[in-house]
Amino acid sequence: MKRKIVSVLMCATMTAALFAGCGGGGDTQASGDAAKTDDTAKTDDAASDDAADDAAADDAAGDDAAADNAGGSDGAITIGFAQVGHESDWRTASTKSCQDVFSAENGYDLQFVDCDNDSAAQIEAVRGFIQQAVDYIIIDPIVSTGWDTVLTECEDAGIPVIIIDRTIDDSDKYVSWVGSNFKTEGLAAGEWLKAYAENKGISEINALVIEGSTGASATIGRTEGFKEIADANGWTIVDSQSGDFTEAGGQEVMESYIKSYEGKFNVVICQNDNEAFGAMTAMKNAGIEYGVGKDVILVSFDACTAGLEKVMSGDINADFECNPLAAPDVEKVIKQLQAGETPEKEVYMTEHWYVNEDVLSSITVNGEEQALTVVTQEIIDAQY
Ligand code: GZL
Repeated sequence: MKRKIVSVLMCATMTAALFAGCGGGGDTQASGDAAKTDDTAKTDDAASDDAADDAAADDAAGDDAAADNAGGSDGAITIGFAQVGHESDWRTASTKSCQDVFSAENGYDLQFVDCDNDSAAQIEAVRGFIQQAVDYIIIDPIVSTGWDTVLTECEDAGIPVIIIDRTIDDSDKYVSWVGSNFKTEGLAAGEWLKAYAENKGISEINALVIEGSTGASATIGRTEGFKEIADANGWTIVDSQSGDFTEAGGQEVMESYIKSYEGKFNVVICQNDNEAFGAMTAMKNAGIEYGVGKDVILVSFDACTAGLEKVMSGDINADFECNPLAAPDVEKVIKQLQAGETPEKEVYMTEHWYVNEDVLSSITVNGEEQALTVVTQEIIDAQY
């Protein structure tokens, strides 16, 4: 197919340029973290010659057959994956899940771009995948808006897009979204705190919130859910600032909170485990005791392995899981598309609410009874 030959040649050039300056790398990104790419595709001249030969062979077999034969020059299904970044343990697990499933051994050619929390770079990474004429594009959107233009470009290029984890709120030009209900996570944290405070005879809640990255749907949902319960129960949210889902961010915000509010709070809500680790360091350095049976109740989200270790030790009172292992469900969507079937628009991940103490058996979230799971070593050993 002529389009394929031109695309492949353009792609080889564009890919080299793209990976040189995209995703938080190059001279546009202050962070200094170069884009981390795991380019398993052949993008050198030899590869484009091979692809040209294959495409010519395809032409001989007729465009229709070639059009149906999704796949790179070696028959692999080519996937472009624009990942948020590398900010947390959760993110590392999410990336590994995709790299494990979409491997060469499994018949895939994964073009991975770490966009280093840079929304502009993420849009350019998607445009690079269009230039490469990949078969599918996976996006974990850093922020939930600003997507319709580039998703329209994907649609015009005939490349199906699958969204994982965070949501896109200003366009529906994608096949499926695989992820979690972040507002439910926030509601669950609020409902647990309400039941836990009642069980412990704590009548007043003065909470500090360390939010995730600004504009991320995970941040928006968790903030909204917890605030709904706080408002319904007359709690005070003393302050709520972004720690950007990082350990350094969590420590920095907590240090600032301690300066402003020491002695005026009894709950700290961290919107991911890495922020909680940073908040712990800040409180420990200030001599503030946190965790089970201490002055400050510490709540977290994600429930990564290191987070669950802190729950079992009693440093974190409760940890609300956000499952990062979306790739198997994404592969199911791709296989349905390959078979000409129509996947579900939304696929929700299974998640658990982890606690240290066995003082509450369940909580009611959105009117539904949901179990609480006391963390054990066996659970930790099996976690992501
Ligand atoms: C949530 C995910 C968030 C995690 C953080 O689905 O997008 O981003 O909670 C990660 O750990 O940085």
